[in-house]
Amino acid sequence: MFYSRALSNRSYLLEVTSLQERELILERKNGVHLEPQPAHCSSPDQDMSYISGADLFGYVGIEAVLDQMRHKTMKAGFEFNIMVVGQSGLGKSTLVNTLFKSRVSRKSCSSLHQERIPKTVRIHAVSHMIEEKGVKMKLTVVDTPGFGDHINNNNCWEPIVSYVNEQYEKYLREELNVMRKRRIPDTRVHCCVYFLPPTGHRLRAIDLEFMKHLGSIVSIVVMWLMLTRLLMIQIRQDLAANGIQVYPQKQYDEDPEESILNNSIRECIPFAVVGTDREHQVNGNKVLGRKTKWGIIEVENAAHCEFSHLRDLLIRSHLQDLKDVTHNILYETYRVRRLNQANVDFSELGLPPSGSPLYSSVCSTLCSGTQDTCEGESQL
Ligand SMILES: Nc1nc2c(ncn2[C@@H]2O[C@H](COP(=O)(O)OP(=O)(O)OP(=O)(O)O)[C@@H](O)[C@H]2O)c(=O)[nH]1
Ligand SMILES: [Mg+2]
Repeated sequence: MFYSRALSNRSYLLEVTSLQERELILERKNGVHLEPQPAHCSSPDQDMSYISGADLFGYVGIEAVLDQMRHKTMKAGFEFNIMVVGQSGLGKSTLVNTLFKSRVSRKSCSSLHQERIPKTVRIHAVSHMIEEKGVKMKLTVVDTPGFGDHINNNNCWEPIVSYVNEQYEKYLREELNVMRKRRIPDTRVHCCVYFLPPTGHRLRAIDLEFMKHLGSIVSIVVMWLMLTRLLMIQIRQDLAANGIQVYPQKQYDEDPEESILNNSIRECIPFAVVGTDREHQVNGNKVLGRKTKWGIIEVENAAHCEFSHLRDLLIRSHLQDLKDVTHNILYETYRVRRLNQANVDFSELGLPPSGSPLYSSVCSTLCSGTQDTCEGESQL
């Protein structure tokens, strides 16, 4: 769906025959007024004109690039890395299994007819290749042990911060290699799902500290296992009062259409979900659900919980955006900071040592970005 969203947006724009028509349609779609754009846009050193379909002598075939992109993506597959963080026993491993409809988090071990997921005791990354309708995704689930379980939780976010930064460092080192790989293996955390405990209280100091420390280095999606929306507004107020922005951040919205979609997602924060891999019979159909004394809570039923909204955000509508934000914003910030630090060991990477005549020219090339990698990534 995330792919078809990108495709449908693009093909919709390509179909439109004139700039005026495009503006009118966008205005109608978004309910906003767009400033009319000049037919010929120019900058001091570059002339640019807009040639619409009606002005072309015939069919060029530009739209076929979409099929090419699709074909390339299907052949190469893509990587997606998700991390789960929260107190012990909150259902982190179960939720990841529910999201991907498989045992991707930790393999269950059977004991006395009951399937149990073993307790997560260390930061542990497990990868799986998942294929659906010919599209291959290498999914890595980074499971973390109970967060804030101890009596003294001072700096308990540090191992998680270190893990996230280590993945950026690995990627940076690969990128700086003279003989670098055509496709750099990507272990960077694209999304961190943070589980709030179902205590019925506002955010705890430890939740705020975690999000303050992690919010600037990874996209955080907040959820809880409570089926009440009563505290939702207060929790959003707590986040705003502490200057914490969780994904999807307002400042990254690219256009009015995206803002409308993201505003509806922001209304759901924190997502109230249930997770399970058990199926139950409901009206003659098998559905994923949790049996409670009040009845069966159906995982996929939007009237019962917000699992489907969370799943849509993480997989069907924003997976590529999560990857783009990680690469273009979060990793970029890390990269620039690291390259400005004196302690990057350039000689270890086979590059000219700092201070040598070649150093500054190499450094400015590296700092200006690796355009081919960015483009390759954003097409997945
Ligand atoms: N009520 C309820 N229980 C859940 C839910 N999700 C998981 N559980 C149960 O909670 C228990 C712990 O689930 P896990 O998925 O192992 O939790 P975890 O957070 O990964 O636990 P640790 O690895 O020990 O930190 C299991 O018995 C699950 O069946 C949920 O949405 N609601
Ligand atoms: Mg676990």
